[in-house]
Amino acid sequence: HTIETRPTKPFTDQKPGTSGLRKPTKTFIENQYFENFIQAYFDDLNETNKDKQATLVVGGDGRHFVREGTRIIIQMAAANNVKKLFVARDGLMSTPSVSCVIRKRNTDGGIVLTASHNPGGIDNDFGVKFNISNGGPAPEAVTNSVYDKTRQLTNIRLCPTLVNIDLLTLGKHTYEIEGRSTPFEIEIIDSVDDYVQLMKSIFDFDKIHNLLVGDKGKFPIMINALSGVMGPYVLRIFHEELKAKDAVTVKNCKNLEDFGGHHPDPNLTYAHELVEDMKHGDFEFGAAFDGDGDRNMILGKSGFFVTPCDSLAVLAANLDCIPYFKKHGVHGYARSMPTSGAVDRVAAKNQKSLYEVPTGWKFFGNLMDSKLISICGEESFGTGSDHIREKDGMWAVLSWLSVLANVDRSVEKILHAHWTTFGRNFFTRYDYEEIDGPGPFAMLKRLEGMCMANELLNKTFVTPYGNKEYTVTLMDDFHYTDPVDGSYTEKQGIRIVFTDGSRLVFRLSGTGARGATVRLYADSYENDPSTYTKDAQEMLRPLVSLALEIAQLKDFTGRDKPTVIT
Ligand code: VG1
Ligand code: CO
Repeated sequence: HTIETRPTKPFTDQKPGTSGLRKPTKTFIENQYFENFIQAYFDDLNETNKDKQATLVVGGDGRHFVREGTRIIIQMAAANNVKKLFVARDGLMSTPSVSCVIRKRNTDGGIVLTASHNPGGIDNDFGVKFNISNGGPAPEAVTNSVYDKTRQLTNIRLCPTLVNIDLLTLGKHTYEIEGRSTPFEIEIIDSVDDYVQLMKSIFDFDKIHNLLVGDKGKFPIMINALSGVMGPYVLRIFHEELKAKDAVTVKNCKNLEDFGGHHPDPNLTYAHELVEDMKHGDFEFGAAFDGDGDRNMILGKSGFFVTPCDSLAVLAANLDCIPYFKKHGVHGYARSMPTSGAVDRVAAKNQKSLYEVPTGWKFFGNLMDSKLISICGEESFGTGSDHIREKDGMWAVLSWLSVLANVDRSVEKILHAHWTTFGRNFFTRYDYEEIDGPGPFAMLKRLEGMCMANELLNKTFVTPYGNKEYTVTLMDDFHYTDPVDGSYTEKQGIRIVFTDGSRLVFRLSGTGARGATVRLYADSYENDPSTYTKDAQEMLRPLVSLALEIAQLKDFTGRDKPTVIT
């Protein structure tokens, strides 16, 4: 096969956000936009690797353009000195699986074709994430360097004759490439196999089998894969490995290129179908995943909602139910800054360190590599541990089932017991999605100005709703210095902390593909048991009303209601 050099024009807007580059699918398909980004990645890889030929993993969440994109990457890898590519069968590999395969097969990194929780299809979004050799998302040093190259590229390199590769049949292939001294290798792998093996090394599958269909009677659960990548993993793990078909009802487990119109984001708004299914009270436990399988939503009987912040705290408090942690021990815990402090209380009680990092899984990687933390999570439905370097939806579900098998067969009771021990952190997030125009940026600019001038310090406010008083004890623009490599990240969200420990956070999303999305996070802590059963929305309404007033959100965005509340 010969290598062809094709001219390309540089783009100015290929800067990866919180988690990879996300744009409308059509943007990626047109004008070699996708090829441009991939070429910049290969150039960067070859620059850092010097003369060493790289081995990489490629997979995706099955959305529109994943299979075509996989084929393009094969052609480009051959022409860019890549030694070997592990390619997911049919292009399908969840993000946690990619992380697992990178680690297991010792590759130099991986490429994930996904826009994660964004909707898919020709009229929706596509995306690309790069992972490094520890299995985690590329840190900013890497993505910035790739971004610099995207703005200067003049050519892309590919082997156009490398076509008709059968992505459906497992096996190894080698190809002679003109001008290369070594052949180019491809191995089509079944990522479910590698992943299942890992899960079996972490959890006690017999115990979970026993919970679901054992001597105490059936424990019916419902799993909804929202037509994303998780279908094959769900069927294999619950029906085959756990042999619990009788107790596990599954939905949307067939992967579709447009996710069947689902917005594959597991929250109360977009995974409404699961919420409805649970309301009838026939299932003890329910879970949903996002498009690429790294997020999870956990529900108890009748739709009892476990906030991701509480989910992290409960798992952290019960890690002794999971064989992996018995074997490897538990180092510290970590959460993203906007995530509530529920896990901090578990850390204090268990005398473990607690790290607070900016939003985005890439910030947990160094902490896990250095054995500073074992478990971490984000309020955005992400939970995970150091078994890999991505958040992991299935891992969270199996962790929860392990707790249910060992502690109590009721999700709600587990939560109440947790609150009784630690108190309850009420949390909510309001999203104002896809706002056109400069309003959101101007709103954040103004808040940044208020931080710099320290305008609000010691100021007391009365909330527009509920007449509650709050006094500001800290207002800052969150910044972070990585304790391992010293890298510094700034402007990670405006934080206002009040004297009673309540908190407001404002930031702009870095994962949207159109317009700007404002996120407003609010949390407060209660240790009066009479409040534990209260509705989080009701409890936080005064604080939220104050947030809207301080930020003048309606004036800046034109919105009087959020698109999503979690
Ligand atoms: C969002 C979440 C963040 C998460 C990121 C990627 O980012 O808030 O916690 O790590 O998505 O998740 P942002 O910048 O839009 O707030 V995934 O599952 O989409 O890769
Ligand atoms: Co995701």
